[in-house]
Amino acid sequence: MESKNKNSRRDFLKIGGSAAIGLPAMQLIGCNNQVTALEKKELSQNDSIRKFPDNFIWGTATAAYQVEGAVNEDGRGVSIWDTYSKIPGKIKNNDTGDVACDMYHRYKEDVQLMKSIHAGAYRFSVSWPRVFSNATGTPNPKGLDFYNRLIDELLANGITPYATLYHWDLPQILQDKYGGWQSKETSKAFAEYAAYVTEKISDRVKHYFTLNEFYSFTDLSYGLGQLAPGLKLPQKAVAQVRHNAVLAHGMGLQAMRQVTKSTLEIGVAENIVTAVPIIETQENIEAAKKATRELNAGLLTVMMEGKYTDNYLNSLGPDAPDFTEEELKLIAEPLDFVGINVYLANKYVLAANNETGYELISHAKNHPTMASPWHLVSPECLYWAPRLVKELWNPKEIYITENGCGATDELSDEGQIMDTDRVMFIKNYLTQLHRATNEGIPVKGYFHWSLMDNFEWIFGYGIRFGLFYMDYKTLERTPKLSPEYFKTIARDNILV
Ligand code: PNW
Repeated sequence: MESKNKNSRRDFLKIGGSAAIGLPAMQLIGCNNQVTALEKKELSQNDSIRKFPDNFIWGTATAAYQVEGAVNEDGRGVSIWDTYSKIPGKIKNNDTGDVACDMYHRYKEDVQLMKSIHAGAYRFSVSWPRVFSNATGTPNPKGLDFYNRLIDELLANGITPYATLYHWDLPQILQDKYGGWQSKETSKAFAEYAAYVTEKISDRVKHYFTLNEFYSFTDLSYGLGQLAPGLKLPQKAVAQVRHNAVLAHGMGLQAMRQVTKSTLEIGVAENIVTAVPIIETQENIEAAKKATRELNAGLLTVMMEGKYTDNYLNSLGPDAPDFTEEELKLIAEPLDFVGINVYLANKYVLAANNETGYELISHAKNHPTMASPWHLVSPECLYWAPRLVKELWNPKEIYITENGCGATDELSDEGQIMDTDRVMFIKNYLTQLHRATNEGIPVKGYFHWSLMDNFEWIFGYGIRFGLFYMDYKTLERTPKLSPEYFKTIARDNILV
């Protein structure tokens, strides 16, 4: 699984582009020789204490619309993000994903970036409208070919592919025909598409995430109008959108398992709403557990338990979604692992003497944030999210499918990006993740969001989440300081 970086200095310079290589790049190169040195030497006591579990997976993540570009190539259909990003005023600076990082053409270079930082895995998403220009029916083989090329390149470089089948780029035709996720027709169409892709790539791809971040593409997209398609529907419709989304997950799972004989591992990648005990006493921990279960009732909880909680249905009343028992069974098909995107403690919690047993505490006015306005700094979420998932639902394995932070990342005159904020962020968050693995919580891997700066949805190209800096004019990729840090950890599997 571990990829051994054998790049020479010259190779690396090619990867990073010659002009902008500064100190971080030099250090990246200098590290290579130490791999064998460290493998040979016995771990010091201090190293052993800070070790992650054997075979822990260190990866990076991206999503199709955010990095690929090439939106009109090789028969790709239109997605709701193509449409939405072209509506003036919806995206900062009216940026679009038309070109993005041009990964569609530069994937070979990007695989070398991954290799250069010892990433052993890559989480990418498949663009539905690339594979089916019209969402269903006749597939577009040229679209799938891109993923075949990417997968082959990853495997040839010792990097394990993890495929996400839906990261928000719904075919526009489904929005037009059925109102998108408002209809179970979209859930059915997803299952057909998911099974097709799986059948074609399962000889080489063994790990899948059905859909990414349900809350984002349901509530934020159909209720709060913040993400494509930008609708503000009434509560009943939004509850139905949520249900249709988890139904797509269940139908997809079943269809994917039916079409392939080989053993696959399939899970979700959900941005779990994490309730964190602000003071870690036993009663506050119990309160956080209850709160996390309820705060995820319409999404992760129903996928794990096969029923909506009483509180969820009671609070919706007549606005509860239409569903059947049979659907609930499908939605809760057992998963091989649970993937969670963890960025922040969404809520702090204290135990309370009320019906629910908990009180949600708002963040203080001066609570620090990273560059994204929503991104409250709260490293302890990377301990509590997996711990509470384990205690609530006891899955076999847990992956951190996304974690990272946005920043402005300005280039210095010397062409360097010393993203000390990101290094600080990763260090503090990973310290909490290490606390979790140390206690035996079965976290199998960590995917950093993101490999490189990319189209950050409504924030356009203004907020940068990458380990590698993207010059959007030249499309040159330059390592920041953070990939040096990532590499040190991924190479040795030890927290530094
Ligand atoms: C995720 N929040 O979105 C997405 O999966 C990525 O595509 C995205 O680029 C990345 O995180 C960074 O934003 C999120 O409000 C959107 O808590 C919103 C939140 C969290 C994650």
